Amino acid sequence: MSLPLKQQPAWKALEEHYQKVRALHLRTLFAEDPTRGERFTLEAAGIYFDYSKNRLTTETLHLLQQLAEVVGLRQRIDAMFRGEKINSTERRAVLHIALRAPKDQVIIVDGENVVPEVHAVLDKMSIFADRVRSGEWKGFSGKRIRNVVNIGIGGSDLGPSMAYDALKHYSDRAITFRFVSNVDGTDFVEATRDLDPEETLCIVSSKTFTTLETLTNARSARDWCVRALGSEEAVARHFVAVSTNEQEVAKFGIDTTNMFGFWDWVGGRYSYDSAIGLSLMIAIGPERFREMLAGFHEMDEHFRTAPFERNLPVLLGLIGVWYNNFFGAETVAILPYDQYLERLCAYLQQLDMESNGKHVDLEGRVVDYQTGPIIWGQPGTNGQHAFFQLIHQGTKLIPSDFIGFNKSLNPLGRHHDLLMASFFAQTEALAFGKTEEEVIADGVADFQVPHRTFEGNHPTNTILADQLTPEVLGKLVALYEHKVFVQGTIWNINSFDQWGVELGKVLANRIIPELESTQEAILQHDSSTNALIRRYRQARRQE
Ligand code: G6Q
Repeated sequence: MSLPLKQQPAWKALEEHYQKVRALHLRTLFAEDPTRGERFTLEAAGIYFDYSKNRLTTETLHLLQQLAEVVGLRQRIDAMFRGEKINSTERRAVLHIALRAPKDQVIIVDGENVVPEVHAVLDKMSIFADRVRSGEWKGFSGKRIRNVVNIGIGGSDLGPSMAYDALKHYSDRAITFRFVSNVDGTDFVEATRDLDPEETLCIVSSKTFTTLETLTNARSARDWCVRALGSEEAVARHFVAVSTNEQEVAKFGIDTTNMFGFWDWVGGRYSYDSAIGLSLMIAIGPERFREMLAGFHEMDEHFRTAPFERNLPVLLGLIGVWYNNFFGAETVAILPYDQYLERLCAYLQQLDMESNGKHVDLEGRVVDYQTGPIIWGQPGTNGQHAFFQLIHQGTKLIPSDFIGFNKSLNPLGRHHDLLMASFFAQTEALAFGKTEEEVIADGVADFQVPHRTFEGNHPTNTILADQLTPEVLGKLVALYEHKVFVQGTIWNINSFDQWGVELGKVLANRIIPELESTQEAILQHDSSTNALIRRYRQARRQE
């Protein structure tokens, strides 16, 4: 980018335009244009996107698209899809889009087409998944596998566990799936309490295979397995690995023929459609997994080719920038009206906040504008009975994404109509509120009137799909991946590194020996940390 972001004429135009639009009420915008609810919508890749209940006009969208043009969004999209090393701080390509590329596509990294490798791993995963699902793959004592435990953390946990929950409807119910991530022993103990090690397969998922939490859990799992089965040889039948680090996998004692690889151009939080999704593939089967990949790919192609004004991830991203940088909104609520998407918000928290939680731009300069928002949320209707009050009547502006489906996977009496009635009613109420006159007309007592008046003008996006299928999940995740990319590009930051996470990985290592040492260690932290560590050691000695 030639000029710093805030000096771009397109940015300045948006600042000026904001002054004109900020006080506009959605009630007025809808009254002035009866077709707004149809005009400000877009259908792409089978997803219906209604962005009419946002505090913006045609001009706002035009100016935002202009901003996208001048910051070089088109060129940056092309660079990503071409496999250029756009993750500049780690000098890596960013190619999660290659994980779902069809066999005949060619994507070159360092002179080599990576698509055949992707498909080779997918084929290997498919064979393995089928063997486990059919009962052909047996445990050490000859019993079939009835439990699968994925051991990983962060990007090696959130994706597969979110997607497993999301697609549970399609999963093989004869196999129990558990996800262990936290180094807190409780996670492993509770996850395996009712499992028989003879019937359990552990998938150790770690890109680096050096992550403290994952290796600690994997070692405990190995002890648990060997103790029950009485032989180190059992490990080969009960452990497989997903990693890029063959050496460490072998060192751990897992046969590398039972290792499923991926590549440094797949970021952790962008990896669940790689071999990191092995547990999911065992759950839903290779065919459904490939349907999910096809969904991802369809959204990728839409993102790559659609003009900005008809481009779903671009619009979602730009609308987010509008609130984040001009209205000063700090958070975004993700509100899926589907119980299967219970973990979606946790997943998107990592995707968005780890990607765009950056304070320096690509040139290393501290930015003078806001970057990534805080992402939070819960499925509806539960959230309505908890935190929606603050969105409706609090003092903060919280743009929200409502995600819903026309058809339920569990049609049960009136349930789905009731769910969707709330879905539609909430965005309506958030946008239009309830005026003082309306409250008075309802016969509300005077003293209650201000309390029962709803200002409205709270912006929402509605994302509506037909039904939650593997394909639709792929499209939704790709939509948010690319939304994050669009925003990262506008803010001129690297959405693909995570030095903060790396810091966490080294910090604890300094304190571990101080906690475990039997000698009185000389502590050289600040006085607070020293006192806390001493207190902890003392308590442990008394156990
Ligand atoms: C994701 C992050 C981080 C990572 C975990 C696990 O983008 O880099 O969440 O996924 O720290 O790392 P490993 O897969 O290497 O164990």
